[in-house]
Amino acid sequence: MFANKEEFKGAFLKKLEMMCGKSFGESTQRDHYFTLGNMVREYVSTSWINTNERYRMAKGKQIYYLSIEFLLGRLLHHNLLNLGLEDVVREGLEDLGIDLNRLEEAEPDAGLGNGGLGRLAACFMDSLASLDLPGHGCGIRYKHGLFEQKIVEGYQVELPEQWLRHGHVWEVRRAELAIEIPFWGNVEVREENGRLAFRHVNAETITAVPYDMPVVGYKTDTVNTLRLWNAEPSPYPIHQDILKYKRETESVSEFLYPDDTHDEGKILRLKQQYFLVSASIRSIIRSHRKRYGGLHSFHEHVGIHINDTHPVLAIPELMRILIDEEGMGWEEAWQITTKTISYTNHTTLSEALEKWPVRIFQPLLPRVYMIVEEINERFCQQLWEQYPGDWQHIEQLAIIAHGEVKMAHLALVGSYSVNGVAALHTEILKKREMSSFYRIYPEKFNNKTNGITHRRWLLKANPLLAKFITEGIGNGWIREPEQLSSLAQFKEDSSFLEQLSQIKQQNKLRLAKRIEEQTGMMVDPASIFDIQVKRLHAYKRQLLNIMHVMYLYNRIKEDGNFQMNPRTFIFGAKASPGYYYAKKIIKLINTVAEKVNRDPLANEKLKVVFLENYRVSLAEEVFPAADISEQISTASKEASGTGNMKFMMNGALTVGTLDGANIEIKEKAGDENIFIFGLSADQVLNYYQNGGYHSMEYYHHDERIRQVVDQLTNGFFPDTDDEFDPIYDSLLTENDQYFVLRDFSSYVNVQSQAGKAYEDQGRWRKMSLMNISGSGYFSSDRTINEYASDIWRIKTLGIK
Ligand code: 26V
Repeated sequence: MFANKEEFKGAFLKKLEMMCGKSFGESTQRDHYFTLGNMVREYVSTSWINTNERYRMAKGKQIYYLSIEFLLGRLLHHNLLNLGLEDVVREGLEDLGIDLNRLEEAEPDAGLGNGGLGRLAACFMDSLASLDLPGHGCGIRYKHGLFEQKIVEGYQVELPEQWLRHGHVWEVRRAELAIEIPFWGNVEVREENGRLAFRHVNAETITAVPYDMPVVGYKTDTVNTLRLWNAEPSPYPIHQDILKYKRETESVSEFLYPDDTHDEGKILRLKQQYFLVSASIRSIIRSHRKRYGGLHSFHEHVGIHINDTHPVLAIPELMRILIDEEGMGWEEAWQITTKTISYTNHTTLSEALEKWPVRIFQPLLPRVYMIVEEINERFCQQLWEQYPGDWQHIEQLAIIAHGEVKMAHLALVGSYSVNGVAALHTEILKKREMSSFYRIYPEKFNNKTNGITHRRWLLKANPLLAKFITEGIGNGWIREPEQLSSLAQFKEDSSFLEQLSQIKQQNKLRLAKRIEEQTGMMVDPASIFDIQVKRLHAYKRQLLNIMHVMYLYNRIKEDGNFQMNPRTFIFGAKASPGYYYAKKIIKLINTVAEKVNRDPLANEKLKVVFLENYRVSLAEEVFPAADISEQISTASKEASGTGNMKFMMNGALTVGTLDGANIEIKEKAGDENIFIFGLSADQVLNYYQNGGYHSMEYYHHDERIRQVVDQLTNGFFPDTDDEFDPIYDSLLTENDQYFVLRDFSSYVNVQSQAGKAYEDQGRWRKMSLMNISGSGYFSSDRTINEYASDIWRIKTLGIK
């Protein structure tokens, strides 16, 4: 784009005047961001158009990744890096007295997701484009991303997030491609040319307007598309009350995960799901028709991947179009649909498995419901032949039962591939959670262990480490992250290890500054940074972590000889707004923080920090600064985890259970370079099946546990009254569903081993190096290559 920084400077100043109508002297940081962002997007346009053209000509298969979440974070730096423009831009701006790092902070995070599932979708977009694979994203353009979290007196307070307030430089509105999506109404059946024809009439329509974002690959010409749909009032409303209609329409793309504890919220969520699916499929089919005419070979040119069950209506929607609009028979339509759709499962937690009441589903989507009924009937018929007379079994597997539609069952029946996201998770799906379906469709099941884009999570987030690695082993690892393994050659090189440790120190200093800025608190970068950042959920056991902190505090207070390496425990987590228990844990963490940090006897050894508003941009400063990565879910519960991989790649050591991808992390890092504790998944699942766990016994027999648990309710924390009763009850009255007390002692032991290991800095640095060196496997490039070859069967298109 620019031969040199001088050219860039000239172009930047000219653009600034044009876009902002201001002189450079008057311009603000946001103006600079806005100007640069627009320059970059325009620069990308040519490659974007060319990529689309190339795909059109090549006529190969393309993939559409449907996801209710895309947790993108900021895009400016990432795009500059991928385009190879970072240096020239940084230097040019420097001449103008602008610091690129500060300028980047003017960009709001695109936070259209709440955790791992959404961030995975974003990492996949980056890998698809960087590997020159024809894969695009389809999602919803929520006006408000995940809420902004404030902590007020220790409690989480949620504020609406406003990422679109100043416009978004990366999107292009494509009003001419808008699509009408029908809801409600009824289905008319008529006979036409000897077959039944179905028409959805009296529907209330919502207009879906696409906003396209370019997805720029790393140093390649490939620019894929992320299409986000915006809900707008239709030009043909049938409604009397126009204002109400407008409000209701816009609410469809207003918030991510509206509260669904009442029917109104449930309707809205189902509306969102159909809105995403229907708009995406109609637009995919529109371009397919343009290119190929009919839809008989649809599955040869299109793959539709559904990220968890939220977009599972893709199955009946595709059936509907093939049958009602294309005039296909059921059998052919079913063949095409089940050769098009593939599905990833991301959780086995029963409360997260989606079920929709028929009384909501049927009136909202009358024609789609008819098709789901037909799919169910045919499936039950097949079951009847396979298991004659076994009503109970058939009822368990049915898609519709007891007045509910089970979305996971629909996905299992209507897709050709079902994958879990880590080896253990896939085994649990096959052997336990979905074993009956595995027996029917063994060929559908496969594993695709998650990954993360090393370009964002190492190259961008940790420039010091990235540069150091390149100096050591060359830059081949950026294209082939498995080359990181050659770092192992330095494991006995004390000068190399010393430099590695200095980089960690600098990253800790950067985080310490951020903590001071956010909380006013000073933390010591020489202490161990022990970090747990992830959604707040009981199964992730932030409670176990904070109880360990309470235990250490008790030791310090009671035993003058107690020795420990100073540690800073850092937490970052958002709790789902309706999740009462999770919010109690946040309050507990902040209450412990308050007590510990204020106690002069303790706070030399112990600090507790709760980082407000954990999000992608903050995460980028967190991972590089960690010494210890907390991955302590109850075994069997965490499908994979991806934060665990980000920590590892940045040289943190994992303290973790044998859960999700931790097991594979242990394999890649080596048993001696990880701290494993706690029950195994089999042990946990056996307890659930056969009983035998009594948390009260652990309370009575372990004095350390008793003291900490009692402190929740005995006035140890001043002015908390019965604040923590629900936590106390969960541990004792409700028999500790997540085995916190069961794993407590083993956790304390392994934490103390980690502390001792840290004292031997030579050993620690080597362990850290071996983690980085083993982390290449966890690049999402590896994951996406596996999806591309085993599931989607796609290749790069049109590149010579
Ligand atoms: C979501 C929610 C939201 C409301 C409260 C209850 C609840 C329980 C579970 C979930 C999980 C939804 C699916 C999900 O995000 N799974 C995550 O997917 C990641 C990417 O595959 C994976 O690394 C995580 O282990 C998995 O939890």
